[in-house]
Amino acid sequence: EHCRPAAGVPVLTASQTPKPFSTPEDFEKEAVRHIETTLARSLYNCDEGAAYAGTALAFRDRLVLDWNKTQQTQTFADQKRVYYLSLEFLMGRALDNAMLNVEQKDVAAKGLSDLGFRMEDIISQEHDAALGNGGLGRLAACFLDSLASLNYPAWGYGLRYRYGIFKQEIVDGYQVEVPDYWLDFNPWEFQRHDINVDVQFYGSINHWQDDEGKQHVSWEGGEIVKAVAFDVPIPGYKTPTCNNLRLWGSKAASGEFDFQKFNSGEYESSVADQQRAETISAVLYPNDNLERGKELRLKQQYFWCAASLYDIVRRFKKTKRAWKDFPNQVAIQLNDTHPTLAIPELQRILVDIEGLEWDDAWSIVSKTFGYTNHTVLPEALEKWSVPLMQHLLPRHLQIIYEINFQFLQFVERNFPKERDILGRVSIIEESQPKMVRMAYLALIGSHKVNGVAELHSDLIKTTIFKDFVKIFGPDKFTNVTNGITPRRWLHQANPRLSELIASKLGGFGFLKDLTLLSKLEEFVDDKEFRKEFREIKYANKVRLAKHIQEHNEVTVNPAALFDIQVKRMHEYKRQQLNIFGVIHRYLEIKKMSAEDRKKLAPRVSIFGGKAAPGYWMAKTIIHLINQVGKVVNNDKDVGDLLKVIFLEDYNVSKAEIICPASDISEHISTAGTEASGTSNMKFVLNGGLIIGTCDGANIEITREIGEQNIFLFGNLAEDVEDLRHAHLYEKYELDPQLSAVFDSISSGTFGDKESFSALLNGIIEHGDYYLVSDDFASYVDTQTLIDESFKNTEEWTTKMITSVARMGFFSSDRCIDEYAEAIWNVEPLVPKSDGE
Ligand code: CR1
Repeated sequence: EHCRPAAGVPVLTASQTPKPFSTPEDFEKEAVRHIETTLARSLYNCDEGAAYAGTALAFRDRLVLDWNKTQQTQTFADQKRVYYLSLEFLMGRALDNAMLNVEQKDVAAKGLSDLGFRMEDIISQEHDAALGNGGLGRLAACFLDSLASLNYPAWGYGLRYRYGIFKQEIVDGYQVEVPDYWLDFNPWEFQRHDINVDVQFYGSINHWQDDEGKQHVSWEGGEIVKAVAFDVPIPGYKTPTCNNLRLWGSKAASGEFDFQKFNSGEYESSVADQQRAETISAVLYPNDNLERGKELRLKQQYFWCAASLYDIVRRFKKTKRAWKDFPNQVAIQLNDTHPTLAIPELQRILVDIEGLEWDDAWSIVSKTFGYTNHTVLPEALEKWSVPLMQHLLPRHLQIIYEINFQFLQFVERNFPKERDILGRVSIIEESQPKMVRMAYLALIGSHKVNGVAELHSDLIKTTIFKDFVKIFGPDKFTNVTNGITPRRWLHQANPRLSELIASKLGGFGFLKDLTLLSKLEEFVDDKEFRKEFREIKYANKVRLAKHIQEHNEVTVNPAALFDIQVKRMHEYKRQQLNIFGVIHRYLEIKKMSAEDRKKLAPRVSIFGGKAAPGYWMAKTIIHLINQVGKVVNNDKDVGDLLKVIFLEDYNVSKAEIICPASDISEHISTAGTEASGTSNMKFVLNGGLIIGTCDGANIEITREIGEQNIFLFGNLAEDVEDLRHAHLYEKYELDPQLSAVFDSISSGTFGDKESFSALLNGIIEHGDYYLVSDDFASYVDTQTLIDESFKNTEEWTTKMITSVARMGFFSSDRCIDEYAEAIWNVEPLVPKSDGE
């Protein structure tokens, strides 16, 4: 079925639309047309919100043409596609990215300025799409950008939360959560009214035999919820490829409220079903690296997996290929264990609905999936209770038991003498109640398992998945070190640096091949270049200082060393170590003579990050940071020498201002706990140096940029176990400098001492699980080294430039090529114009 326009009706093709607007006037015409007709507003009543909407809609028109073309090309080519299943996509804003991808930001800026607006103000009208918590969700967003920019045929699948991650307000030094309703105006999504999937929950299982004696299983009754598709275009950089991100929203299956109830006067309960259904996609769970086993979360997971697989299978069936071709046409990547139910769901579709034999189906399933592990923290590893799963997904539980049974038989045959291995590797944990270990199910049902940095990928093989390496062999396990998209995190966040680099490298080619940055090293001694590089860093610090002035009402000196730690608040990330270091610095300053103070390098310690609403200790750390800020920032003895800032509501769009403005950023997790980290890469790519532990990707960053360009400190992952043991079972003396810090807190220097007693006791009395005391002296010494190094501007400049030049490896383009080659076996495909 397709529509044939009459001769003479212009039909746009990708090749006919190289640039949306040839002049600023062209752009203005389109923006104004949208403001007047789409928005039905007069130009006399055009505020920044309307100007944003007009601009976004004007660029969206172009995106949509490429998008249609890309989807059409992919359908015709009928080659293997990638499906990236992620419960989180931390996209941030879309307009700036869309304008830069078609190289038309300057044209639009000129047009907007003619209309009386500043580009910056217009861009900041857009609400962040904050459908994620932290690194895992942002990684998914960078991957979508790279997939499109590299022309891979790929779809993202996620949930359309009505409320993204909460907004953080700081009230009297405490975090307060405010709901993030972001959908009041969202020009970037398209509801597909024709794409709905019925998703079943609860019910019971019926076993029956057909006339030929074949056994069948059907899942009957229960409750149906409708999944509605919302599509978001994902443009690539300087390419017509525009991929699709499909987000599912939930609706009551009946679509409307219950008329009979309504007519009989039961107004409230008539809408109850509808509301219950809509609750599934209502809100993002705000935990980072923590799982809490809530029924609604399991419902979200199945709802999204079932709708996505239905969609993927439907698309495959249209090609009329044999089922055994499925893994040659479809690669599904599981972003952590959240989408693991897709494994038993595909098995169910193939066996129960399509009538395949179990073994044939399982061979297809286990060739289709790849699983990425993002953490070894025990509290983050998903387990679902068997009774809950029995209730909600009775057929899936049966299938999981069958997968487990066959797997354990296989293990028993291969390791007949090792009786206790079976209990260790069973998908079902024999606890009270029994639990389904989702990571084991994901691993068993996938053909490849990867970690996200070298150390992390080694660690999973020696800790949580040790037995499985023996069972499946080492080749099932691989590493893909994380990366970031240089489009957003260099070109968009730091346009001046991007320009400067382009001027030296002869163009913006590095944004498509980041390894080209290495050529910058040739300019490391170029005086003019060094000066411009420093000026850009300074200007970015001025921009952040302005933000701090506006939001925190604290004046900071842009010439001071900006020391930044922004990421989710978590004990393992050790913001507490940082703030204890700040207190130590404060106490030292207080003890100093006026003469000595003059020799000090002024510093601004900047923190930002959300704590999960139920994570009490993380909230305590936020409170302490704010209390320290209140005292230090108002202490006349200290002046400019030290300022302590907590930036409210850290998110993607704020990160774009913050990352280019650091001199030092902190990546100081207890060794072996941070799987990779990705903000470390963003800071270095923007000419900031790192103070960090030998953890996650810090290790590979060191290898790439050289150890003279990074400030490493602290104990190694291999020593952590022994140190923890020593805390618990041997006598332990607290580091005297840390003791002094604790004394000042306990004596009430930073307000009510009771507030912080649990934080301190965790370290003094309860085993110091995150080894803050073990790393404190080394941390403080390293900060002193940093002070010295920063005073030597020339030395510091060389470090900055050399580091940027050596960051090529950390592009998410490199990651995606590695996944494509080693895990997905997919090839790029460039959309063609008609007739080609
Ligand atoms: C890790 O903590 C990593 C991201 C992306 C996080 C972080 O170190 O950079 O994943 N893990 O790989 C996570 O959220 C649930 O696990």
